[in-house]
Amino acid sequence: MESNQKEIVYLSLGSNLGDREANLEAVFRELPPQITVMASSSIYQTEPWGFQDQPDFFNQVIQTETVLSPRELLSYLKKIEKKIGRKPSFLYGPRLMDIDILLYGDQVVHEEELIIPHEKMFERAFVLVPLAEIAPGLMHPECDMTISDLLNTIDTSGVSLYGGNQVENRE
Ligand code: PH2
Ligand code: MG
Ligand code: MG
Repeated sequence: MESNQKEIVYLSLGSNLGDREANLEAVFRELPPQITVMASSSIYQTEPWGFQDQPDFFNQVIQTETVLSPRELLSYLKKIEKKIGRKPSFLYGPRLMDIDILLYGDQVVHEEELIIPHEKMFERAFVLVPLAEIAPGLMHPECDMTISDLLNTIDTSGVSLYGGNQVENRE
């Protein structure tokens, strides 16, 4: 249900099929007026996580503002994935577009099909590197650590700025 309360929501975008850059750009065009983009990270080329034998992903994180509830937001995001051309795949398999809710204000949601904060964000450099680019000091609502603290606990060697240098070599 929509409310008057605006929440800051971080979304993770990922694509490893077709024109990966165009697929990311398509998300910005397809977002409904109730989801406003406030900031977006660079695009990163990232080694596949979870299932290795597939093309590299392009990943990006965006900060949005919305009046939509978590459930309603999820249903819009699923529609956008489909509209861009996502077809069913297997767990951690290739996909044209994946849009995941990382953080929704400081709310914690534990439902069967919706877990916020995203339960795997701690272990994923393809999420934490772009998220730390736009929100390094943001606190994770379930643990006493900032995004840059979390980033410091993991290996980022599989993540490169698209068209740029290895993340580790950045100044
Ligand atoms: N998404 C997955 C599985 N593995 N690996 C990378 N590098 N980036 C992704 O977005 C990704 C993945 C399933 O959601
Ligand atoms: Mg995902
Ligand atoms: Mg997903």
